[in-house]
Amino acid sequence: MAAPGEFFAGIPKITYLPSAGPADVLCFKHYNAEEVLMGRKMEDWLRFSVCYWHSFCGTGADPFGDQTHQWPWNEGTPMESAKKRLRAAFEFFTKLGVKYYTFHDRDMAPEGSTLEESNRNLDEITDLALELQSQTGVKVLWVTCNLFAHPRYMNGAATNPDCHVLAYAGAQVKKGLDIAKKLGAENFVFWGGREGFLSIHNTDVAAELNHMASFFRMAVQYKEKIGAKCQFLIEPKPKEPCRHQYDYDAMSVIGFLKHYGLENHFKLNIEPNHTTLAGHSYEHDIVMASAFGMLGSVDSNTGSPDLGWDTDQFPMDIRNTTMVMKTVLEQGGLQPGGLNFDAKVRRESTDLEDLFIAHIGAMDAFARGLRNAVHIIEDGLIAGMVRERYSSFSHGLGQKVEDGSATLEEMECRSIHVKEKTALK
Ligand code: XLS
Ligand code: NI
Ligand code: NI
Repeated sequence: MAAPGEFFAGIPKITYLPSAGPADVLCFKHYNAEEVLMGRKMEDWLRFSVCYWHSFCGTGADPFGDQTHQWPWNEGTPMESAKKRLRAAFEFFTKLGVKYYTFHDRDMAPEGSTLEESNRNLDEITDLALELQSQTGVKVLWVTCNLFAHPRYMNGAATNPDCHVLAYAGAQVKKGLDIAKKLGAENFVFWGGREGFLSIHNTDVAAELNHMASFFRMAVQYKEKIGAKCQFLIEPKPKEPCRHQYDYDAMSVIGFLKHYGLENHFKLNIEPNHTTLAGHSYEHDIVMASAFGMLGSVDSNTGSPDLGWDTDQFPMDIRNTTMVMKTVLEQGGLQPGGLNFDAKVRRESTDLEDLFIAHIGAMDAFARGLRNAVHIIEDGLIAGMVRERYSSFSHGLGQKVEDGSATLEEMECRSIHVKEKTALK
């Protein structure tokens, strides 16, 4: 049944139709938003979010070829198309049934010739965003500042060797936080695409890391000053566009935050395609961040295991979504974070409908992952095996190791007369 709409007129509101046939692609076969699993609705475990930059600003261009996507909102002056794009996006969120979106300051409104003009553009467009949010109930999962695309940032933003560029980035983040507060964003992301180096020979690593910490400290202070409630998130990525990026992976970021005493002000936004780029398995950083109480949100995408770059594909592998959702369930949910689709349709996907099909496929893949994870947790088999594996730490000497009161002398006392079952040859 066709539904009205300005941009996606032929697309119906997407509903849960588990018995639909394989050719029916405009429905959910697994994602049932209202269904309660382990005491919470599916939509509240999954907290899906659509990203603005790939889905509404992406053009299909790649380093070897021009634009392939001719989306109907890309018409008129930059401000006119910014407004059309926003209306299209809200029509999309509503038809898809996703309650959150994410955006960069510069994909929401065009950059002006001065910062003042850019800020004015942002004010005007976010007035409309606020209106559309209250009409539809769709909310901002997170806002971020684009501190990497403009040529001024080619040598970094918070780690730029020129303090004036750092200042510009700071001013941009100040405005970004104002906007986050205005729109009630639940999180605010820092992704340091240019915070790293191409050559170690011209780079003072210690100074740059100190500057980055100062930059984050200023952001914490300003957020507290204006009373914005958003959770701060850092998104690790090892490389691309830099040869080396400081926020290499979850453990590097956690180490950085602890070194500078910032760990209580930030959590991590983990993007599995970045994790695999760092040479880890898909779920590695999700698990590591969660183990430290630092998993704040997920940019739920995937790469191709055979490729060494960030292709931002929609996640469709049930094994991966199961591993993510198992960790999410074990830590009691992702809120105020969510599963943000930092993913783009392929260059060859030139129909408007493809935007829906891609999101639906990924949402179903996560719904299946959630159901699997619930199963794994409820039958308790794996958890029981893990408990058994570490059972020697629940009493006696093991317990002393656990609480940090054991000594090497005790270790010696316990070990000195132990006869190995199998004598070493
Ligand atoms: C790029 C990052 C970026 C952040 C937001 O690789 O994933 O899209 O999520 O700036
Ligand atoms: Ni991302
Ligand atoms: Ni990415």
